[in-house]
Amino acid sequence: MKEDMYSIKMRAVRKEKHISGAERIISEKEIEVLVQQLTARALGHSKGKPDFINITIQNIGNQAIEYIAPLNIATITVDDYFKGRECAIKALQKSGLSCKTSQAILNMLKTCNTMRGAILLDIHSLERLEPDENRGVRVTNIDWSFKIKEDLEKALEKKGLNNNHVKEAVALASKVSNAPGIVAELCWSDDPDYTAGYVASKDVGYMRITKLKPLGDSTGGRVFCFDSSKTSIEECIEYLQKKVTLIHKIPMIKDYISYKDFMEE
Ligand code: PML
Ligand code: MG
Repeated sequence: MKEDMYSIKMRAVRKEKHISGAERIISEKEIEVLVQQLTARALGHSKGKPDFINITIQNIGNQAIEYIAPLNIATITVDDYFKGRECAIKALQKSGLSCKTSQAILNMLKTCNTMRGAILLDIHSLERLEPDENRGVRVTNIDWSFKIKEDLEKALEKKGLNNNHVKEAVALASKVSNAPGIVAELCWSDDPDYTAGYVASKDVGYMRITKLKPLGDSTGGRVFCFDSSKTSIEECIEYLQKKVTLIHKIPMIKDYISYKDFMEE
């Protein structure tokens, strides 16, 4: 008989401001270790000590899990975040968006306050579509399958990328790029000590950019670009939040690309 799976989620808050959040999909025997790991992570966050930590553990049984392939990973190295943002615009255009829309997406993330979830943007009207704009849309029920975790960490280690930011962001971006109606995503971290971010889409894969904001800045988050001519927003949100999704393959990890090479491509 197949064993039950559990979703374990951590959310840490200080004075009602989001500090950190994480999720794993695991088996029963891993629960204790994960509670410890996620508690330590919440308490040691660069955004400060939380005054509230919520850990929920939910038995999700052995309901239908969708196994998906990851996006392949590439990294563009840039000297500063101005160049990084030029690369982001180019990667959004390579994902099929116009120059004007790509610029609007970037501006939206520049000015967005810390949110638990992501902005969901209609690429035609440039209007926000989240039911609650303070919260945004939080993607859940996504993780790497435990069968490949060890090999994944070895593969990432070889390229100096074995950290939680990368592992969690690639998993999330892979699910998002698979969601009905989503054509691209732009993200950079809201952690003040982490300046990297990415553009992700079926066209460009998971395209990391080493600097997308100045060090010490806590402005960041995610914008999901939604094409309303393809499907309904309800269907998209249902997939992002409810569908239990595991990644069952190791991504291809390409060599680093320079700013110059990427811009001349
Ligand atoms: C986050 O952890 O807040 C988002 C990180 C995005 C970039 C991760 C990477 O280095 O690829
Ligand atoms: Mg964070």
